[in-house]
Amino acid sequence: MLFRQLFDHVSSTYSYLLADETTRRAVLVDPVFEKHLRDAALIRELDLTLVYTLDTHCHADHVTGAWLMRDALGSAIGLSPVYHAKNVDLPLVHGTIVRFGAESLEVRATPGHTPGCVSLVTARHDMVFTGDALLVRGAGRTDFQEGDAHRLFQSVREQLFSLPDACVVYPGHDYEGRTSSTIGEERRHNPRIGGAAREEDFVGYMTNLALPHPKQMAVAVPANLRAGEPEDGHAPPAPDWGPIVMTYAGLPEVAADWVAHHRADVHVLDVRAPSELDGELGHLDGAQCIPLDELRARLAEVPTDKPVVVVCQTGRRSALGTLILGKAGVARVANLAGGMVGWRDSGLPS
Ligand SMILES: N[C@@H](CCC(=O)N[C@@H](CS)C(=O)NCC(=O)O)C(=O)O
Ligand SMILES: [Fe+2]
Repeated sequence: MLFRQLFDHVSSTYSYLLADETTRRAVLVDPVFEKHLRDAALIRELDLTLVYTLDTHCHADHVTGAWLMRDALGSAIGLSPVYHAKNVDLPLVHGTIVRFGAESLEVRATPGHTPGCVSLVTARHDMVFTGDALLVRGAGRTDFQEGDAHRLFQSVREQLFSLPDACVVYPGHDYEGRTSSTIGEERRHNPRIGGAAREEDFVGYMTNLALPHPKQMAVAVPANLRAGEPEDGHAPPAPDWGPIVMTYAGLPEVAADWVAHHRADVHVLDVRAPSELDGELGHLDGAQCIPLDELRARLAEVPTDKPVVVVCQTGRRSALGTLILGKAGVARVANLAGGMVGWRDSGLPS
């Protein structure tokens, strides 16, 4: 199975992309709203079809990217029906098997952090996505959103600690950079619920955590009750000057074919050495030449009345050029995907 662990450093949230290698059908566990372009880019670059987003619970600390992914990619939204949230396509009830190609995840109800928390277990019982029920050497707080430490104790002991020792635990968050654990390890070493901890020990620990409320809580909970649909029903605006594609590397790119048909609407900046512009690949008519080595010192020479398309031989040096312009505050800028080699290979004139 294809597997990627993704991180949002603002809320310390992990998202997980899982896919069947053959059919390329994929699910995304706990997507983050602000990371939707990154996630969509990875899905596109790995040639996957996103079938479902699966939220382990109604989060209090970040807004889910579920609605945005459905809006962009047509994926169905999975969440527990306990919250009566809007926009849910697949109610994640205990025992549901979520299938994607030959792979599947089993839903186990693990309430306690919130009443609708679920964990997702692979068919081979070798991985479990625990959301905030069980964290690495921790457990989700139970002091808001109808949290209940007694229920969480039962959930972890019955639904999670019953999995094989070697089953890898992938948590919903980690605040110390720890990425995973195993059931055996948490059963032995979890300071809240491991070892010989009894229910009253766990409850005593959880009721005295005294954590401040999550910073985004007032915004996140109502938004998550709409599966992350913005209040106005619209996705954040995309660049309006062309079909800009954001890559997983965080680079805005534009296709050669579009540039060829909109040459007069953009400013072309070629960051190769001057001698290269007259080489076998040629250059685009009217291109401004500033070699990459000089770009930072000569930013003021780049006109910004039109969107800027940055060009080089294969789109690598111009990628850095694009990032340099973006950091300098040029909002409408994109890399020419594939560079002049791609341009020539597409049969476009230079
Ligand atoms: N400081 C974080 C809050 C972190 C937090 O409360 N996380 C919840 C999960 S939604 C939790 O259960 N934390 C358990 C812990 O930190 O021990 C923020 O402002 O977002
Ligand atoms: Fe949570």
